[in-house]
Formats: sequence, C-alpha cells, structure tokens
Amino acid sequence: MEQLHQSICDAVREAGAIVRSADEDKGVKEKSGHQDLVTRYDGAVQRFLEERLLSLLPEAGFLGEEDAPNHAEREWVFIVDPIDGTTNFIKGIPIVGISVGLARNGQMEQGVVYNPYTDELFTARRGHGAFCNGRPISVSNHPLADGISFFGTSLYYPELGDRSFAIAKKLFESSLDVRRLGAASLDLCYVAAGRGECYFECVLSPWDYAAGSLILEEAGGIVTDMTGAPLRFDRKCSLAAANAASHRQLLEIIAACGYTQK
Ligand code: LIP
Repeated sequence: MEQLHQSICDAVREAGAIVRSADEDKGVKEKSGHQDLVTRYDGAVQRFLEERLLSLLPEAGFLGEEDAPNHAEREWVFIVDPIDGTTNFIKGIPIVGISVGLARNGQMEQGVVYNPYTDELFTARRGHGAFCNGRPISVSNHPLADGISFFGTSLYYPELGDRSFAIAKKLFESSLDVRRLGAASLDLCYVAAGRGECYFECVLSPWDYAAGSLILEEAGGIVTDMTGAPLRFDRKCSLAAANAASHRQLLEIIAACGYTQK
C-alpha cells in the first residue's frame, strides 16, 4: 500500500502541472446555476487522474465530480475532486486543491490533497499519521476562543445562506475570527495542520471532503456531519470538523442556530 500511496502522490503532482499550465481561456460553463461553474481544466484533470489511478489499481471504482460514477459500488473506490475551489481557480485565487481519496468498503484508507500554487501536498494513510510535503502535521490544542474558524457557504444551495451565515456569525463571536477559503479540501487540511481550529459547511459532495477528512483524522482531529453523526461517502453530507478541544463546542453552536438535519 505504501508504494500505491507514493504513486497516487506522483499522479496528483503531475495533475498539478495541468492546473498551473491553464491559460486565460479556461472555457468556463455553468452547471446547476450561475454560481456553479466548471472549466475545461476540471474535465481534463479528472480524465488524467481516472486513467492514471485506475492503471495503479484496476480493480477499483472511480467517483469524480465531473462525470458519472464508474463502478462506485466496488470494494475499492477513488473519490476525486479534480479542481476543488473551481471559482477560486477561475478568478486566479491560488486556493485550489486537487483531492484524491481512496476508500475501502465505504471507509477512507488514503487521502491526498495538493495545492499546485503553493506546492503543498497534504497526505495521510489510515493508521500512519498525516503529513504536509513529507513533514508530520497535527491539529492545534487551542480552544475556539483562541482560534480561527473556517466555514463554507454551500453556494450551490442559496436556500442555506441564512443558516450558513447565522452559524458563521456565532463562530465569529466565539473565536478570534472567521475565514472563507472556498475549497473544502484545503479547509480540512488547514485545520489538520493547526492553521485553524474548526470548519463547517451545510452541504458538500463526497469528493469535496473524502481525502481531507482522513488527513484531519490522522492529524488528531474530529470530523462528523453537523449533528455529530459519522460522515457519509455515498451521498451529499453536512460537515463539522475541528481539533479535539473545539469539536463539541462547534456542534453546540450549530445546534444553537437551530440546525437539526438537512
Ligand atoms: C467547492 C467547495 C467549497 C464549497 C463550494 C464547492 P468545487 O467545491 O470546495 O467549500 O463552498 O460550494 O462545493 O465545486 O469548487 O469543487
């Protein structure tokens, strides 16, 4: 498995070169609405990764953002977001993650998230810890009051705006400050590296959090849905992630904002 992990990291770094090579004409199109955008590079990176990853583990299935599932019922499944933070990518904001998770029977076994602009490769294998560019990382032990709270706006679901900002406001009042990065995979990795203490988002797809959730857990953090239940990787899910010192308080703040279940 270690050799497979290294080969996955090599493939993700190569995919990073495709993202960095992007020219002005990114071929932007709308998907489900005006705020749900995709570029020709999202598809190109996904096709590159699907071919490379399935050549490394032919018996695996592939679940990627930009195409229909390819045998996602199999024992092993790659769960891939080719360009997480597509709106950032379109706008030239260098907060973009290439995210590859490998699940076995619905449980994450490997996670790789790469930001091609900062050249930061976040990695984890279950039971082997979490790393950034090969150096061990771990969550902070700061309580929320001394922390940074990351959050997501679930921008493809405008009906969730009031709920997202109500929780974000409570977190703003309960921590040093809030940050909206725009890429769930990097939000999770930044909490894993102790750059922030918590992150929530009302609804995400498995490819947004598959790899990052394992990296955060292997760094000593806790990640659940917003009611405290285990994450799902077979359908959309809310997300509440934090270091051990802050997770309970995060769930309490979410509940205090009247959040029960999507
Ligand atoms: C994005 C997530 C972000 C979320 C957006 C979108 P995409 O993923 O990373 O956290 O707020 O709604 O889901 O679409 O750029 O891969």
